Amino acid sequence: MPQFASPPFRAALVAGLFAILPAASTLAIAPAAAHEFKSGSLTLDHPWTRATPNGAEMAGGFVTVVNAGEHADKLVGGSFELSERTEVHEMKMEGDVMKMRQLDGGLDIPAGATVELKPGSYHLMFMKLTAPLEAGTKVKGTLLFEKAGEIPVEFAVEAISAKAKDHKAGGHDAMPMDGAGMKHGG
Ligand SMILES: [Cu+2]
Repeated sequence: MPQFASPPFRAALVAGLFAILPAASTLAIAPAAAHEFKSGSLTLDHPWTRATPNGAEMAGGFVTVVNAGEHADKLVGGSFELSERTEVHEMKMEGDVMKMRQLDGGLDIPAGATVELKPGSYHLMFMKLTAPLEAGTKVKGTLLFEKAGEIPVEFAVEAISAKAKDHKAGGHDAMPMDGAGMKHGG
């Protein structure tokens, strides 16, 4: 047996895989436990946010965006049922201070790429929360893409401490210690 399958053998293997596909797709019809949303070539995997302390004005939103298509797109905004406005932000080290800013032109989602919005990195910012976010609930919202348009999602509200390595009280992650540059105006 050669270490690598010869082309004919590989072809047989591929044919074999296709042969079992019908069974596999039957399974896939079962209700998806996975928390993901699809539109065209975009998959939005596990949109989530964090529970907020009382009085918090904003919260971060996180999701993994997979672009299986051949065309780039851009995440330009979104909506969240319990906030007045949703922005797309990035966090960056400036000297010793982690700062965040709104991405005016949106976040590039290149063709074939997986872009992760996560604490300490790119994220959505739900501005002016209209109610506290409670762990264990789901909140409806949308992600807005330049080309794919608006895609409805549900954000799972996770514990206030979820992946909170850099989290400070106030409903945002990785606030600069001195609060400098944290103006979230329009
Ligand atoms: Cu932010």
